[in-house]
Amino acid sequence: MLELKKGIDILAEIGGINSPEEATALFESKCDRKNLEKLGKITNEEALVKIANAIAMTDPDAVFVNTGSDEDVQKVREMSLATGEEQPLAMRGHTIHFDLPQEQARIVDRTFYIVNEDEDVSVLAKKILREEAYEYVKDHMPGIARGKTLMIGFFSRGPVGSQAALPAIEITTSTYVMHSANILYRNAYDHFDRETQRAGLFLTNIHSEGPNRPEDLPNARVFMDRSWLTTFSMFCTYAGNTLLLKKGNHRFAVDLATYYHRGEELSEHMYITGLTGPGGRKTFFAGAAPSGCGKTATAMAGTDFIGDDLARLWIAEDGTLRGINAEFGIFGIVQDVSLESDPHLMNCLREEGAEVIWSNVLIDKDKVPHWAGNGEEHPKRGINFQGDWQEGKTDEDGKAIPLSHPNARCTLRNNSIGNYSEEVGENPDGARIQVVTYSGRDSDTMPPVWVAKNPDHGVVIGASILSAATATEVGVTGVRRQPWANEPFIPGPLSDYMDAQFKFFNSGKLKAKPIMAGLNYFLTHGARGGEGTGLLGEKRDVKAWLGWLELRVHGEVDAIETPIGFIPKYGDLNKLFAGIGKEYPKSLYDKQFSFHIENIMARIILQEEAYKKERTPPPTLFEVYEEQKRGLEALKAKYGPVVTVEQLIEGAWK
Ligand code: SPV
Ligand code: MN
Repeated sequence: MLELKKGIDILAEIGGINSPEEATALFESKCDRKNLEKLGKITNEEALVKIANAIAMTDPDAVFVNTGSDEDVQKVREMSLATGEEQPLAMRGHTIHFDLPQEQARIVDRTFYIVNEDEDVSVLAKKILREEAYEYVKDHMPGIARGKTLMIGFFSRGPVGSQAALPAIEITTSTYVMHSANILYRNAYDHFDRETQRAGLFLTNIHSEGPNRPEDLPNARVFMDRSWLTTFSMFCTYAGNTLLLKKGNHRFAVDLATYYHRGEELSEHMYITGLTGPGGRKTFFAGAAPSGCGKTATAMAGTDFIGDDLARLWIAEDGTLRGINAEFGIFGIVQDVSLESDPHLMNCLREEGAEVIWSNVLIDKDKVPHWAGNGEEHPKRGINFQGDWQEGKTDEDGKAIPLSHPNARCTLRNNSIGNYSEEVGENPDGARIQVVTYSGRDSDTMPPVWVAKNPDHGVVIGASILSAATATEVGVTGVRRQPWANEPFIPGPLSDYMDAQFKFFNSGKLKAKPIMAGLNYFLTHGARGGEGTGLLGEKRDVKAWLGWLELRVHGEVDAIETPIGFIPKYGDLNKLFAGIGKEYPKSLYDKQFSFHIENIMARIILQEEAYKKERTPPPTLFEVYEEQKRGLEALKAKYGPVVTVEQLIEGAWK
C-alpha cells in the first residue's frame, strides 16, 4: 500500500520554508515585481510553500514565472537561445538541442523511487530509502541554480477540467525543459487553484542541469518521491530525465490509479488514436508499446490522432471506457520517420508552420536537420550529438558513429499535426475507447494481430509483452519482459498493478467492454523459413491491422478462434490491404499467422516463471496461461510444432 505525505518532506526539510508567510517573504526577496505579481495570483498555499522551498533550496539569481501567456512563452524561447541550450535552425520556429553524448536516453541506472522503510516497489525498479535520498539531495541541490534563472510553470496533464487530468508544477533552471513543457503540456496557470481543488492534489517537479558537464553525469539522479508526489532531477538534460511532467509524473499517476482508484482508473504508456470506419464512423483505440517499438507510428496511422505516449483511462458514468492524452504534443523518435511511412509528421518536420525542437540529430552547414532512415540523401558532414561529424567517423571502440542518435527526437505540438483531432483531444470527457492494443518487439513468436477472448485474456496479453532492448534507455541490452509496456514506470509491486488491470477490465461498471488485442510488427523472414532479420511487414501495414480491429469491434468480421485468442481470416485482411494499395499474398498471411507452438509455449513459460517470483500475483494470470498451454499442447500433439491456419480452423484443440 502507498501512503501519501508519509515520512519527511525532503524539499521542505532542505528549503526550510514552513508557512505561506515565510513563502511570501522569500518571494519578495527573490522575485522582481512582475513575477511577484504572477505568483500573487496563485492561492494554493501548499503550492506556494513548495515553490518557495524550491527557490530556497536551489538559490537562483532570478525567478521567472511562466503563465503560458504569449509573452511568457516567447520569453522562454528567447531565453533558450540566449543560454545556448537551443540553437536556431534554418526553418522558422525550429531549433536544435543537444544532450551530452553519454546522456542520450533515460538513465535507468540513476533513476530511483524514494521509499519509506517498509514500502515495496516493483522488483523491476530501483529504490532508495527516504533518508539516503534526503542526504543526496541535500548534498547536491542546494545552490544548484546559482548564476541561473529558476523557471516555474503550472501545467495540466490532460485537458483542463477533465476528471482524469492532474495539475502539476514544473520548476527548472533549464530553458530547454521549460520550452519543451510549453509544447508538450497544457499551461494551466489560470486554472491552477481550481484544478488542484478538483483533483485534490498537484504534482511537483524540480530540476536543474547544474553545470551540464560530462564529469557531473555520474552524479546525475532522477528521484521520484512517491509519498510527496515530488520529483528531483539533477545534472542531466535529456527530456526523459528532466521534464518530469512526463515520465516522472506518469509514475505517480500509475500509483494514484493503482492505489486510490483501483478498478476505476488506469494510467498507461499508451497512444490514443481514432480510425474512420465504414460509413464515416470513428472508432478510438488506446494502445501500449514499449519505448521505441512503433507506438508513435501506430498513433499516426489513425485518421484522428490524439496522443502518442501517455493515456489516462477511466470508466464513465454511462459505462463507456474513456481516455485522455496527458500531453499536448509528441516527443517522438525521428529515426525511420519518412515521407512514405509518416506523411503527417514529415509535413511538420520538413514544411514551415510547426514549432519544433529537434534533439540529437545531425545539423548540416545550412542549419538543416538530418536523421537516419528518412529516405532522403544525407550530407557527408555536420554537427551531431558527438560534435563534428563526417561520414565514417568512429568512436573510441572503432564503432561507426551514426548520423543521428537512434533516440534522437522531435518535440512538437499536436495541433501542428495534420490528423490531430482537436475536437476529441481537447474534450475533457475524453475519447470513447473501443479497442485496446498491446505490442512489443517480437521477432519470432506472435502473429501481427490477435484478439483476446475475454477481459482476463486481454489483461494477460498486456502482462506478457516482450521486447528487445531499444535506444531509449542508456546501457540496456537483451530481450526483456515489458509488462503492459509500462514496466519502467510502475512504482509498486507488479501484482498490485495487475490486480488493478483485472479489476478495471472486468468491472461491472464497464458496460461497453473494449476488445483487447495483441499487435506485433516485428516478425522476421528468418523466423518464418526465410533468411535474415528483415521484417515480414512494413510500417503501412499498421493500417490494415487497425482496420481489421475496427471491423471486429463492430462485429463486421468473423475470426478464427485459437487457444490464445481470435486471429483474422485471410479474405478480410486481403480486402483491407487492397484498401491501402498493397498486395497481400496468401503465402505471407500463412507465414504471419501459422502458429509456432514451441515459441508460444516458451513465451508463456518465461512469463509464468517470472511472475511466480512476484509476491501474491493474481491467480487468474496463471489460470489463463494454463488454459492457453492446454490448447497449444493439444494442437502440437495433433499437428506437430508448426500449425497452419487451416489446421487452426479445424478447432481440434477445443
Ligand atoms: C519513452 O522513452 O518512452 C519516451 C521518451 O516516451 S522519455 O521521455 O524518455 O520517456
Ligand atoms: Mn514513452
